[in-house]
Amino acid sequence: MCLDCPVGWASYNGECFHFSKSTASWLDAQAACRQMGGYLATDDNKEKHDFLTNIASVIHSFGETVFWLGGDDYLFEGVWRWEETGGPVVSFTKWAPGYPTNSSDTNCLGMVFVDTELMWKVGTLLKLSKYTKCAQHI
Ligand SMILES: [Ca+2]
Repeated sequence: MCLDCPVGWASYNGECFHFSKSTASWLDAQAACRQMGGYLATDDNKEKHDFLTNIASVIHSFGETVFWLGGDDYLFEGVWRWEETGGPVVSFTKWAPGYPTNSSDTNCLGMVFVDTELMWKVGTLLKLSKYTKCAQHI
């Protein structure tokens, strides 16, 4: 198995992660990831979350704080699924205090720093995010 990631992608546990510099809606971010052969990232365990936090911290220090993830609750309100697997968000969650907000207007999962901790919040489809994040298996 080749563990090399393309230039501009970070390697973690057999996956490559990319933080885009462009601002996009969740839908456009998803489309951009698919175009690169990936998907909006799944944040489903503590080790991966720590890895993502390390990268996000560097970007955060430059003032960019919002990241889309590949999670949504379109199909059934309040039932969050990962785009990568189609499976439910179960064992690992990182909800910010007061989240998730169960509203049919907000169906997209995003991450933002709450103080020094990277946590999940819920956004709308068309809300712009500074960075998208893509993952791709290698
Ligand atoms: Ca919702």
